[in-house]
Amino acid sequence: MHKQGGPSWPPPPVSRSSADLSKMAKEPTQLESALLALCNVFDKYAKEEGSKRTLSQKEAKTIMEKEMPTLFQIGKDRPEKADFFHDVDLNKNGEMDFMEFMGLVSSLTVLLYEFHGDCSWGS
Ligand SMILES: [Ca+2]
Repeated sequence: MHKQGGPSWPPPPVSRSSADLSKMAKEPTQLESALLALCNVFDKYAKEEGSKRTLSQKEAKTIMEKEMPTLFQIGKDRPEKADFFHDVDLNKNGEMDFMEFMGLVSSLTVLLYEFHGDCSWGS
């Protein structure tokens, strides 16, 4: 699926057994907190129905409406938005797993950054 030699997504995982958790700082940094927030928000909505490890189409719609209302509204107004779930569901199994969710979040974050040219919110 991935081209040989090029960057791959997702990056190779760090095995839990090789990670020395005793070296973790007591408090997460700003970026580490953002990563934890992504995990927690995903889990919160993923457990609403069906598999607790994936978002159904309904859960994905809810997470967009409740957690990304501005971006969801902008997306809704675009004629080419068509079916965002279909685009994000890379393996086409009808569920959005965490890697697929992170692909969406990553794309939206880059879009937001590129759109403003900085890290502001709003005009
Ligand atoms: Ca999927």
